[in-house]
Amino acid sequence: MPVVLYHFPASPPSRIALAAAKVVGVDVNIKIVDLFAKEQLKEEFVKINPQHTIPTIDDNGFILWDSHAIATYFVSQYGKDDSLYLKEPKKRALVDQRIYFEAGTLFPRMRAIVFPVIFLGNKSVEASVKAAAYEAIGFLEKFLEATRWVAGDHLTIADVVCAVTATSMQAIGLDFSGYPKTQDWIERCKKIPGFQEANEEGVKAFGEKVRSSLPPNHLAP
Ligand SMILES: N[C@@H](CCC(=O)N[C@@H](CS)C(=O)NCC(=O)O)C(=O)O
Repeated sequence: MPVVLYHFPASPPSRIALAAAKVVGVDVNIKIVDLFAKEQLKEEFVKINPQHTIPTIDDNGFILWDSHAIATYFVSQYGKDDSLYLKEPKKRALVDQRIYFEAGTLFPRMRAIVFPVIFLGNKSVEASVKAAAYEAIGFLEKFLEATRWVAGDHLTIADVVCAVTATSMQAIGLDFSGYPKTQDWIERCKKIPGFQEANEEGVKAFGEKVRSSLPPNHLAP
C-alpha cells in the first residue's frame, strides 16, 4: 500500500516531505489537510499526530511527522542506494548538520516573517526580522561558496530540504540577487527529477499569499 502523506501544498515543511518522496521515488497517497480551515485540529488527525503538524505520514501503520525525519526516512527505507543520505558517519553528519540548519535557522527565520502575515493579519515586517532572514541566506551562500551542493560536492537529501525553503523565501519576495551561489544552486535543484513536480505549484501559492498582504518590495534588503 502507498504511504499516506497528510499534506498542505502551501506549507514549506509539507513540500519538503513531498519533494523527498518524489526525488526518492516513494509512492505516496496525498491527503490534503487544509490549514486555513484548521483541519489539522480535527479529532481524527490529532489522534494520529498529537502535535497536529503537517507533514505527517502513515506508512502502513508506521506514523511519522516532521519533514526532516520523513525526508531521511524515505531515503533510508526506499532509496535505491545511500547516495542522498550517506552512511559514512562524517559525511552523514554533514548532511544532518545542513538539515538541522534548515530546521533550526533557515525555516524559523522565514516563519518569523510569514506566520504573522498569514495567520495574524500583519501588514508589515520588522527590519530586524527581515535582517535575520537575510543573515540565514548569507549562511547558505557561504556553504555554497565552499561546495557545489549544500553538504558537499554531491547532491544529498539536505539539498532537497534546504531548496524547498530557499525557493519559498524567494517566492515571498526576499531578494537573492546578492547571493549568486545560492541562486545558481536553486536553479540546479529545480532540475532534480521530481523536485518541481512537488514544489512548484505550492511555492507559487505560498508566495502570492504573503506578497499580496505586504506593500510592494517590502522584503527587499
Ligand atoms: N518542524 C516541523 C514543522 C511543521 C509545521 O510547523 N507545520 C505547520 C505548517 S507550516 C503546521 O502544520 N501547522 C499547524 C499547527 O501547528 O497546528 C516540520 O518540519 O515538519
